[in-house]
Amino acid sequence: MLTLFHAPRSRSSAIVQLIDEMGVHGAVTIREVGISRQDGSGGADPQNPHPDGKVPFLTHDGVGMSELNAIALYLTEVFPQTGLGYAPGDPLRGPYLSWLAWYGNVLEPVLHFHFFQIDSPQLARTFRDFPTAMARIEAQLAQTPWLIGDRYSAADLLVVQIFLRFPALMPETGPVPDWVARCAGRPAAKRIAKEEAAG
Ligand SMILES: N[C@@H](CCC(=O)N[C@@H](CS)C(=O)NCC(=O)O)C(=O)O
Repeated sequence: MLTLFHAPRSRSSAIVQLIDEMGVHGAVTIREVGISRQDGSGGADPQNPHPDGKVPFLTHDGVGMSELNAIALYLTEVFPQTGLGYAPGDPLRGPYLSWLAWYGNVLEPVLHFHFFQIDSPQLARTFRDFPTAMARIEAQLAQTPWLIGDRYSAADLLVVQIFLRFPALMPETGPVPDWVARCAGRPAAKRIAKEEAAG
């Protein structure tokens, strides 16, 4: 049995969208929990098994896992027939794993340094910086309609979240605005946005 611990208007919304994209609602129970919000509201929920009180958190037959990109990878492997991932043996699996890992290892940190205006040469040497991360996305989208080849995958779903959460960060020109519009225009993305806007 699969259970997703989810808080609306948070990173776990991307996993709810992934479940919708894959059409596997019946196979994953979604349990809403509270979390501490950036504005100081809310708080850790004793019903949430995440060790840090965060979301998303997924349990599979009682075994838990955290981290957005790991959960996305896991679900695309549990449901390979849904075509949102790339299976072992597929040459595009390498770029798929790279984009998922890069999202967590590089994009999230540089986004936060940029957003909170943390200007450190040491951090920039380690992670590079936000313009460099943007350039990587733009360079890929100049070559392919989606981050990996010619089909939408969980990598697009995850990486696009930064522009959906922080629209001001989206470049005005180049291939990114069109890609963001195509990602946001997917029926599952529209359903989540509508549900969350309705509260
Ligand atoms: N690295 C984690 C980050 C998860 C995270 O920070 N989630 C936020 C929601 S967007 C949260 O649960 N915050 C509550 C808290 O910090 O206590 C992941 O990728 O899943």
